Amino acid sequence: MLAYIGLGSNLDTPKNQISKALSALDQAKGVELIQTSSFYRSNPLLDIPGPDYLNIVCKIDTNLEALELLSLCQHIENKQHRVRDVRWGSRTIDLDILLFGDAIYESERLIIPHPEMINRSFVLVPLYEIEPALQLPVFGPLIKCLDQLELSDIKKI
Ligand code: ROI
Repeated sequence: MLAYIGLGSNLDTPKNQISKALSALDQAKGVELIQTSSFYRSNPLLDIPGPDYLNIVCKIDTNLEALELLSLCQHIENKQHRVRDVRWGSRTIDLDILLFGDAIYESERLIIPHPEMINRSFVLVPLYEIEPALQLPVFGPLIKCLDQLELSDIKKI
C-alpha cells in the first residue's frame, strides 16, 4: 500500500528531528521509504507563539495495516521525546498519516484522509511537490485543494 505521511517539528533542531524520524520509518519492518519532499518552513498554525516549523511529506510503501502504521508513528514520536502537554503546542516531532492508498477510514484513533490536511499549506505544498497529479479520496484533486489555500506563509528551504 502506498501511503503519505506529514512530518513536522519546531523544537530541538527540527531538521535533525525530521531526518531521524525518516530513517526510523525506513528501517521499520514492513515500511519502505519511496520519496521525500523538500523541507518547508512556516509560522506555527493559527499564529500560536513558538519557533517556526519545518515540515516535509514522505511517500512510503507499506504492508502494515493503517492502525499498525499509526502505532509505528506514535512509537517514533515517543522515542524522540515528544511531550503532549498543550494542545497545538510546540513539538520535537509530529508524524501524521495523511493518506493510506485510497482508503477512507474513521475510528476513534485515526481518520484517513487526515481531516485537517486540506487546510494546511505546510502539508499540501510538499505533497504537491512529490505527487502533483494526486486525486485525494473525499477531497478531490490536490491541485484544486491547493487553489483554496493562502500560500504566502510557507517557504521552501
Ligand atoms: N504549524 C506548522 N506550521 N507546522 C506544523 O507541522 C504544525 N503542527 C501542528 C500545529 C501545532 C497545529 N501547528 C503547526 O500540530
